Amino acid sequence: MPLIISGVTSETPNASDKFIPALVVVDMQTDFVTGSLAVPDAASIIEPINSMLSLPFALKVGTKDFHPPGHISFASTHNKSIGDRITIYHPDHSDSKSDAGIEQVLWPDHCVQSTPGCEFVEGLHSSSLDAVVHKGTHPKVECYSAFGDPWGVTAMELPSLLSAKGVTDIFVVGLAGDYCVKSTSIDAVKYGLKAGSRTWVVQDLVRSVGNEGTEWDEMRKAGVMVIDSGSVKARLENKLL
Ligand code: VGL
Ligand code: ZN
Repeated sequence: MPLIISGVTSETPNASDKFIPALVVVDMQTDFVTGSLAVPDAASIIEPINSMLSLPFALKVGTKDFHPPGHISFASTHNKSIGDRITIYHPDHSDSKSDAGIEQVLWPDHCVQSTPGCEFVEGLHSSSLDAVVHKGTHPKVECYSAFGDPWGVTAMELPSLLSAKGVTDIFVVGLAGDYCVKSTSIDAVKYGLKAGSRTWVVQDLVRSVGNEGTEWDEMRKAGVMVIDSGSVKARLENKLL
């Protein structure tokens, strides 16, 4: 007799029942919690993210913003003020003749490689992570998404990590909701169109830099599903979403 769970027989799972979840913990670094680019209330999600890290995800990946000194996203690099906007171009193009450019908001120096602000925030159970993906490493390229930069000039290992495990469901938590979490989640949807996976953002385990809150609708419109950590926990413990 097959065991019946909510009308689904555990002996005969079909393709749509396959559930191989991955957790992506975005940029839980000192500078984004207590440092130069502290996101409001970010410390309050450390322990709840640790709880997620104790669940049986098939893959747990942490991302790190990992900038060289003098990174293009730093206001100090351009002798400009924090919050100013500039237009940046593909690193191999130097001007608007060959490239439409994209707008770049300028930040305080943050997450500089080999500085304490770049480390995972104290208290985060980073030893539970299977892999760490570094982004923003090219001096002339901003990279909010852990899937790749806007021009595809820096290779990122997140897609291959997900593919290697056959991940069906990607759960995103961390900082900042209106920048790296948003870009990573939207790119996860694009990845999922090819890989056949779904993307969820865990709303109560995300904090944003700004307070407009428009990131949630932007993510929904792009096909990201918004969920809360209680439902994720229930799903990981074999209850239905
Ligand atoms: C981020 C601003 C600059 C983020 C990274 O992790 O959301 N925000 N660099
Ligand atoms: Zn950054």
